[in-house]
Amino acid sequence: MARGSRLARLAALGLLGVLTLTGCSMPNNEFWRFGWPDGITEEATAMRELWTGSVIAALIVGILVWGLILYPVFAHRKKGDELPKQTAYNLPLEIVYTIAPFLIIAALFFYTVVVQNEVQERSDDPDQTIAVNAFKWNWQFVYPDTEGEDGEPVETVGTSEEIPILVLPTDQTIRFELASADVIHSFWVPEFLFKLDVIPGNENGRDNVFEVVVEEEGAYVGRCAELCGTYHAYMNFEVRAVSADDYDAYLAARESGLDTYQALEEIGQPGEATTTTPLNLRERAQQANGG
Ligand SMILES: [Cu+2]
Repeated sequence: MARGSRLARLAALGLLGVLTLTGCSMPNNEFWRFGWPDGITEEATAMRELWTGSVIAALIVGILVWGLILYPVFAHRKKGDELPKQTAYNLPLEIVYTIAPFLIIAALFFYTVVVQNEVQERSDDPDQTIAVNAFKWNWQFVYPDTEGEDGEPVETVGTSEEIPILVLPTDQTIRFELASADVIHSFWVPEFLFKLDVIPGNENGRDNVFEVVVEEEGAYVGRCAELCGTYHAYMNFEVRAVSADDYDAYLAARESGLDTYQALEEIGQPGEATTTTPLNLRERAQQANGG
C-alpha cells in the first residue's frame, strides 16, 4: 500500500512537470528543438513549443520507466539459492499504471488541440488579405485591397522564366485565400511549417483559408506540395518578408505602375528570387547528357 501511494505521488509529480513545462515558453536552439525545424511564424513557434514540451514529457516518463526497469535489475540480483518472496496482485499499483497513461494522453491531447486551434485560428479582421491563385503550372498572388494603374488590384504572376515573389509584411496577421483554376495544388512554405491543399471549387462550404503572422524578415522558398501534373516542378515561388513600412512602400510602388522587380528594387530588395531559380528543362537535359 505504501509503495502504491508513493508511485501515485511520483506519477502526479511527473504529470505536474509535464503541465508546467508545456505551459511556459521554450528555449529555441538546436538542442531544445530535438530535431524540429525552425519556423518563422507565430504559429510555427507554437508548434515548436508543443514539440519541445512533448519530448520533455516523453523523456520524463522514459527516465521514470528506465529507472523502474533498471532498479530491480540491479537491486534484486540473485543473492542465493533461496527463492525470493513471491508477490502478486497489488491493486493500488495496478490502478496507478492503468490511469497514468490516460492522464498522459489527456495532457498531450489537450495541448495538441490548443496549438491546433491556434494554427487554424482566423481573426475577424486580418491586417492583410492575399489571394493566392494556383494554376497549371504556376502561382498568381493578388493584393485585393490595392488598386494599380489599370484599376485592377496589384498582382504578381509567375512564368517559366520568372519566379513569382510574394511580398509579405512581418508582425501582421496575414490571411491567405487560396484558389485553384484547375487541379489540386498545395500551397507550401516550408518555413511556415504549414501547407494547405488548394482544392478547386468551394462546394460544401469548403474554403482554403489560413492565417499566419510572420516574425522574421527574409527570403523563403515556397513550393507546390501536390503532384499536379507534368510541370509541377515549375511551381516554386518565393516569400519575401519585409518590414511593415517596406511592405507599404512596395504596394505603393506597385500601385504607381512599377512591376514586381522594379518595386522590390525600389525598397532596397533584390528584384529577382534569391532562394530558387526557374526550372530550365533544356539545361537539365544538357547536364544529364554530359554537355
Ligand atoms: Cu501544383
